[in-house]
This record gives sequence, C-alpha cells and structure tokens, in this order.
Amino acid sequence: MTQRTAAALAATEPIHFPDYVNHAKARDWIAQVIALCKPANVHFVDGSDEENARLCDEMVASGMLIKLDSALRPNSYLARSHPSDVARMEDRTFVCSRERDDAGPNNNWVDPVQMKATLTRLFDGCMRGRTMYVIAFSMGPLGSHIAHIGIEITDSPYVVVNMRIMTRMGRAVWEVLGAGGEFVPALHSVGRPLKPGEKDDLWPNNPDKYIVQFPEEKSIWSFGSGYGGNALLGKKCFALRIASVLAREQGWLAEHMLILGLESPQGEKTYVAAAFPSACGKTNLAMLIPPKAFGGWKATTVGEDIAWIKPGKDGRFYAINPEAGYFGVAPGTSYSTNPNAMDTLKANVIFTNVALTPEGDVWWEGMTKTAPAKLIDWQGKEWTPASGRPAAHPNARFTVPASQCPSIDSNWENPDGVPISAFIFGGRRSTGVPLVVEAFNWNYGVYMAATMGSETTAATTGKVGVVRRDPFAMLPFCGYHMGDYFNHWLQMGHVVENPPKVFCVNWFRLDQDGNFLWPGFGENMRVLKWIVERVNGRVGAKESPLGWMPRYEDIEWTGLEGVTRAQFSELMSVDAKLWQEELQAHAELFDKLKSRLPRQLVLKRELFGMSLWH
Ligand code: O2Y
Ligand code: MN
Repeated sequence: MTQRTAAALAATEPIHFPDYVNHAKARDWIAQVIALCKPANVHFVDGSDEENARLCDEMVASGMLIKLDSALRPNSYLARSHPSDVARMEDRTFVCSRERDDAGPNNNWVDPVQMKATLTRLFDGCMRGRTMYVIAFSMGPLGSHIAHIGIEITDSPYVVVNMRIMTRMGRAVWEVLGAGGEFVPALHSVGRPLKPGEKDDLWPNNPDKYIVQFPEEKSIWSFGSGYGGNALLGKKCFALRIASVLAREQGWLAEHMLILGLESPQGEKTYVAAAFPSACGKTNLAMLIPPKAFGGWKATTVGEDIAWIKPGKDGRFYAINPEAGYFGVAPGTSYSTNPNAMDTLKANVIFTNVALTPEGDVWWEGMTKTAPAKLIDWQGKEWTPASGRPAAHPNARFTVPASQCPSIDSNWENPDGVPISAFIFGGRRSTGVPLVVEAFNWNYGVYMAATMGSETTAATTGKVGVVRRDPFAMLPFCGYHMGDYFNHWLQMGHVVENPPKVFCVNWFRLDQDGNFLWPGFGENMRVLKWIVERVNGRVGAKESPLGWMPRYEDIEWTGLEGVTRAQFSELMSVDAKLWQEELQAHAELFDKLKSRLPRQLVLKRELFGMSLWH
C-alpha cells in the first residue's frame, strides 16, 4: 500500500496505515520517521510476489537493476553499486552505549546523545523526493520462540527486494507482531534526497556514512550506504550486534556461526555450529559434500552465517538460523569449490557487482578456469582477460533464498531449532595450529575461541599472512565489550546441563614448501566425523598440551590418498616455541580487554604456558 502526495508529506497530513498495522508504538515511530525524513511517498511492504515484481520492474526501468537472461538465469538481476560503496565499513560502524567502556575497545563509540544529534541532522529531509518503505521482518521462522522481529524503514527499493530474500517479511510479520509485540526499530537511508525533477543516481549513496547501534535502546540507524551489511539491517546490525546484547541480557547466544547437520549411515543426526573469520571457507563448509568414498555420510545446511542459540528444557542448546537467505561472496565460488552454492544460484538471485556476459548471464573470478573472452565488468565497462583488473569486485555478492540450497536441512525452519552437540572454531593459520583439537572442557573451549587468530589474505586486507585476533569471529559484530562477552560465554556453560563439546580446527597449515598439508573442502568431513564420534563417545584421542587430539587411526582415511602418517603428524604437531609466541599474542589481546577480562581466562593462559614447558 503506497500513500502518495506531490512533494514531501506534510507534517499535518494523516498517515494511512494498512489495517494490519495496528501496533501503537510502531505507528508512533513510523509517524516520527515520516516527520523527520520527509519522504514523497510511504509504502508499507506486504511481501507479495506482485509487489516484488513491480519493485524489480521499476528498478530495471530506472537502471538500478539489469534483468539477466531468463533462460540462463531465470528471475535474476544484477545491481552495480557505486565504487565507494562496496562493503561493510567497520570504521563507520558505531556502538553508542551510554558508557564508553560498555562498548569496549572492540567498537567505535560516540556518546549516544551526540550521535543522535548528528544523525537527526543527517536524516532531516533525507528522503525528499523518494518513497519510504516500511518493512516488518522476522529474524527466524515466523512465530518461533527463538525468533525476534524488526521493522526496517528504508528509502531503497534494492534493500526491500534483498530483505525479502534474507528475512521473512511483510504482512504476515505484522500479524505476528500484533498490537503490542516487541520489535527492533531499524532506520535506513541512502542519504540522497532528490530535488523536484532531479534525475536519480544509479546507486544513490552519501559520502558521509554512519552505521549505528544503540544497545540500551535496541535501535539501529544507518545512513549513507546502500550496500550489504550496512543497509540490510536484519543481518549484522540486528542479528549480531543488537542480538548479542539481547542475548547477554536474556541468557542466550547470538553468534557468527554456520549450523551444519551431519548424518551417519545409520541415520543418526548430529548438529554442530561453527565460527570462522572471513576468508576461511565458511560457506563452503556450510554446504560441504562428503567425499564419495565416505560410506553414506550426509551433510546438511541449517545456516551459513549466523546462529541464534537458546537453552532448551532438556538441558541442551537449540539453534536457529535467523536468516532466510544467503548474502554470499561470489568470487571463488565454483562447481569445484562449492557445487551446492552454484546449484543454489540457478534462479531467483540478485547479484551485486559481478560481471555480465554477452549472453546476459553472470561471471566472477574463480567461477570457471578460463575467463570469457569479453565481459562487462562490475563498473559497467568493457572487459577482456587482458584488461589487468578484476571483472567482478572481490566483495561481489549474491542474495538468494536458502530454500534453494540442495543441501538444506529438513529442520532448517523448525521453530524449536536444532540441538547443538559441538561448537567448532577455526582460523586460517599456516603454522603452529593443529588440524583439530578438542578442548578439555567448556572453559578451555572459551579460552581457545577467545584467542582465535586468522591470517589475512589479499582478498580481505590486501596484506597477506598477518595474524589478526578475531575472538569467536565476532570482533566486528559484538555489540558490547568483548571482555563481558567472554564472561557471558563462561556463564553459559552453566546454563545447560550438557554444554556442547568445543573444538578448534585449522584447514590451512602449510608444509615447508608452502603447500597445504590438508586437502580441505569435502575432505573436511573426515575431521567432522571424528568430532561427531567424540561427541557420541565412540572414538579415541590422545592428550596434548592444547587438548584432545585424534591419533592417525582415529580418522577415517578410506578413499583419501596423499595424507601419510608423517604428514598427519606434521599437521597435528605442537611446537612449544611457536606456542610461547602465540601465548604472548594472547597476552597482548587480553591486555587490550583488561578492564572487563574474566580472571578465569588469565589463569587458563598461565596453565597453558606451564603445560607447554613440561
Ligand atoms: O560486505 C558486506 O556488506 C557483507 S559482509 C558479510 C556478508 C555475509 C556474510 N558475512 C559477512 C561478514 O562480513 O562476515
Ligand atoms: Mn559473516
């Protein structure tokens, strides 16, 4: 339903709410936003197919979307962003708690009163000449007791059609919200008001960008960017930064984790949740296909980026994927790295910043061994393999419904979630860190996750091989002080009777000649099988200073040649000197967080040090 006037809506004009929007607090907030942003029209998004088709047609007409060839990529589109608006912007992301120390050194902080003043100035009149869209969305299956609701107000139709894929949204959510349900208000503008008659930009945005979370108020304000996590506010802003605060207050976990189901040939299903920083193959692991020779094991996908995990009545943790779609990185995705992702992308996709083929399909670096002879690159320029620049932006993305993934788990929309038996933490480490280790207990596991490090790659930072600490892969996403977050994790070990076992993995260890010691991809199933069998008490391990480790005979090797006993010992070796350096790096991290660091973790570091010397 769209309300139209010639210019901006007058402050005195009545707002025509659809009859299903009968939540007084939501109505008040929407009225305030209209008064502040002064849009030309207001549209309450109902989530219907017709509405979506109309928005896509309008964007094709305005040039914001390109329709791909209907035979090659049915119902799919390509968007090209402004070259200055291509990724999440950590330096423009703020957590504005009342006290600076509550946000911690892991977040940019500005006093909330000052930030509100800045944002109010920026949002004043920012939607002039544009339609304001009101989107009610559910993070998690509609009505699930683990799910939470948000309302995003945006002036970007691109955001609306992406949110339709990434969340459950529209009229049905208003019905669940009713007259008094809780919601997180999330206000977004591309920050580019239009004067009467002025032609719009293809990708409107503003050089001044702010992505702001107010943790006490549980609200989000995002200005200036139309891209990804900056604009699709259900994802990183709500499902991680605000949700991590809610989770701490309410006794649950909001994590940057994939959720994977692993089914044995006997039909026994075990679910694991796993956290990895960028560039560690998280999506590939979430959609892993076990090797053919691997005797009937199946891997199924519940989620590939975020997990909300709440204690169940039976003393276990239960997890949902709060999202309904994938906003994945295209470059590097291929039938050899991730066949399930490629099959997911056959139709109904919005691609952003990939290259366009002459036939009206898409291409990106790594999709095929040889690049097509001619393309239009992500900036709309002609491209050939001799151009000397990438055809797709390295952070080019696809937005696609999760339901299209061939490996989707039968329980992925179960409102009660799936029981989690193990937490897995990983990083990209070329030296020192073994293929897999099981923590001695929950608190050791928290220590291992808290001190996680990963090496940067050219794709992530331009620099190669610098180890960055990224505790729990949550550094850019924890909405409060990381020291308090560690403490929350320590406490959560006591909330359930049977806390999951905790494991650390590293698929990226190199030999002396710089070759990977582990084949990775589907072969990671061998490590996952050991993890499942450890959880179920069916396989052995040996003690090491870092935790329990598989012996060569504890891993299933059928069908894999090339990892010899000697290579396996290299993969699993713990070099005391390297680990002393590692512990020094842990001390440096702890020093940064010292105002809120749990003492338990300091003691664990000392214990680790002692066990490595002996
Ligand atoms: O660059 C962006 O806006 C997206 S970042 C992203 C997208 C999907 C899943 N994970 C991430 C991430 O940065 O962890
Ligand atoms: Mn992520």
